[in-house]
Amino acid sequence: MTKSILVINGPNLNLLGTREPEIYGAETLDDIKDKMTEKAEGLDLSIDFRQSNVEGEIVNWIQEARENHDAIIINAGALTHTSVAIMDALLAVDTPTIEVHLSNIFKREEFRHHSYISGAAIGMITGFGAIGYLMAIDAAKNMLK
Ligand code: CA2
Repeated sequence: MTKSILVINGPNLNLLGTREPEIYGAETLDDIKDKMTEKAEGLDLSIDFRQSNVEGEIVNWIQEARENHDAIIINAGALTHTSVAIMDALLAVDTPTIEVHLSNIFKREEFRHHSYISGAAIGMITGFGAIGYLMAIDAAKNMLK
């Protein structure tokens, strides 16, 4: 049966491709969605791609993933560095999770070096731009075998 991956994008990632291309690249979130959907189809996976600027909405999505999805790929944006609530939700659902960042968070300001997501994730892909989301699909496919 086709396995389903929930892809969660956090605050401000809806702005991708419109500002700060030197940090986050020129591709829009829709471009990333299209590329992920195409890649996933070739691997017999389905993608449920979402973005929210609201922490509580992301927590709700993670809780629902327990019933509806086999894995989570998450770029929590700035909530990566602040959200105990998202970390607790990920730990509670026990759905295998891959953390993605467009930029290399360890090469940036010190406050970005800590991630609350990492303790609840299988691993992190950081610094490869939009390709990192496609790498995460490969990781998920491997994990779900
Ligand atoms: O590198 C990443 O993917 C980040 O998760 C992006 C977050 C940042 O707070 C994290 O430290 C690292 C920021 C997302 C905001 O995205 C924008 C995109 C275009 C223009 C403005 C913001």
